[in-house]
Amino acid sequence: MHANLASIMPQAIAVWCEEAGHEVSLVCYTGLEDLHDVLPPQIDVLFIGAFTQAAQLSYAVSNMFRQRGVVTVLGGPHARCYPDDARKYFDYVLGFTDKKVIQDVLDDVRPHRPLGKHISAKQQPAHLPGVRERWKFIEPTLAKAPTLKAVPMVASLGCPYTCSFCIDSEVDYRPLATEQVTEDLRFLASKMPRVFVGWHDPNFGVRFNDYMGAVEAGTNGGSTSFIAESSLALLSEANLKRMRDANFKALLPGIESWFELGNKSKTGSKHGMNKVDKISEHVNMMLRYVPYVQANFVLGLDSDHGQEPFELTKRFLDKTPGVFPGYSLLTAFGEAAPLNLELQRAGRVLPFPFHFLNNNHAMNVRPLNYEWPEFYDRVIDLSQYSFSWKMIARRALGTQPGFAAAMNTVRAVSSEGFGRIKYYKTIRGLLDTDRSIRRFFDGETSVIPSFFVDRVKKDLGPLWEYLPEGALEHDPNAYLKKTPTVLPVEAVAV
Ligand code: B12
Ligand code: SF4
Repeated sequence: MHANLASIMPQAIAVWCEEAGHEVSLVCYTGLEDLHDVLPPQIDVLFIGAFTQAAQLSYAVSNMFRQRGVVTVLGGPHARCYPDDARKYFDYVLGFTDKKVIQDVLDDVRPHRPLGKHISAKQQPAHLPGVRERWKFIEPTLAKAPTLKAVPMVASLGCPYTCSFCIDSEVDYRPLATEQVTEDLRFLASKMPRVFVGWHDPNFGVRFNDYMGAVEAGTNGGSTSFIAESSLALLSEANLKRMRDANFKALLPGIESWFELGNKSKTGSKHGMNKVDKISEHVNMMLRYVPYVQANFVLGLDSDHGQEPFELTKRFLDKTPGVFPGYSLLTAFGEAAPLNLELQRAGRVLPFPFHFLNNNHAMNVRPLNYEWPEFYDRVIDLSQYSFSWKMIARRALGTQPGFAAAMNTVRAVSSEGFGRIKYYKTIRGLLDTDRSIRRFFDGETSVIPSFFVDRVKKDLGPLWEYLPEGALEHDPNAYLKKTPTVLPVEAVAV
């Protein structure tokens, strides 16, 4: 990931640590930097924010610094999803993090080994430091970002919807102060008149009028542009007109499935081709107001079987030429979502090394209605269809010329489109030719095939030697094991 996709929380934590009287330096590590060069030589505490795909990298970095006497802290999606595994490699593992949690760590600060201390606030914070306070950390990150400069902002946390596969399905919706949104945007416009704001809200616009009012007051017709993830249900034509006027340039609605989750897209009980028609009409309407739309789908859900879901997605693309399709392979991220408990109970979660859990390089859930070869054949076929030259050309013509059309084409021919097709084909071939791969995918062995070990080794480069023993493996059923089983009444009585 480039620095323009940097997270908001490390910046917030940097501010809180400074407010607590510490000297802080923040590095947005994109994999290109030498950590020895970019971090100061004397460090007491190292906070690392990591997604699960960066877990092994974070474990190696933590080990490297622990060997020098540094106390290490992990936070972010990986810590929320796999706290018990992370505790083996960090002194502190943080869940929901607010200023008090950070203060507690700084007050206690000492090594906790062999198992780190797990601390979490009861709920998401009510306030995060604004752009003005974060600016000294935002600026150097922006300097590293290529062409598109984006500043992360958040207007709300959690989500009122309850999609069972999502990390926010059980997290209360928590709107943050609208006044801060306005103040942040005014400040940003004074520093960088032509900048993108990436809304990192799980679902932007739940309290649409309040937040758009705050955005409009903050930008006042200026040239700040916005990117947001939002559910289709919130994107009515009236709302889209307002977003266009406020300079929203890219929206990423989640469609997820043709057979379930109708509440997110306001398609109710409609499914199959009826849902395709309704959503295509909706997305085409969106494209009249917003130049860039990425529609997100989850492949391999239990409600899918046979060729129909894949064919329906192709029909959707035919009918909606300007949309960019974002495909995610169903992934159970540890204890993120209630659905994961069911999947672990059914013995369907596979111990792929975390490094591959980015929704594409591995699907760690055995599909209910597909054998692996059939599933990969269908994913390859859909990806080839989506990123064929014909589709790329239609997409370019179906979007506004300039930024949107160029972006669609670059993403299709890069590691995202062409690159993934190549990778899926490699996996598909190995399913036929490498018995260790097939047995691992079928859950017959938990020995990680050398194909995956070699890739982690290559990707970690010199940091591989710091990866602690056993850190490639994890318990895929850790969440189930720590969740108390509710016994039937008769059994309790006995
Ligand atoms: C915005 C977002 C993005 C943005 C911005 C990413 C970024 N750099 O932060 C973009 C679009 C770029 C993105 C990309 C991806 N994303 Co994303 N994204 C989200 C989303 C919608 C919101 C995350 C967010 O910022 N929330 C606001 C913050 C304030 O809240 P929070 O994340 O809950 O964080 C709390 C704590 O975890 C903690 N905390 C967070 N960070 C840190 C850091 C430190 C140091 C500490 C101490 C604490 C701490 O404090 C917060 C307050 O309590 C979540 C879904 C969700 N609803 O959470 C998915 C989510 C985080 N993404 C996910 C994934 C898989 C991806 C991609 C791999 C997708 C892909 N195939 O490309 C990439 C990977 C990006 C990367 N850097 O590696 C998964 C992560 C699962 C996991 N365990 O790794 C999630 C959970 C969605 C899901 N599938 O359920 N994503
Ligand atoms: S609408 Fe989006 S953020 Fe909300 S629970 Fe569903 S998938 Fe998660």
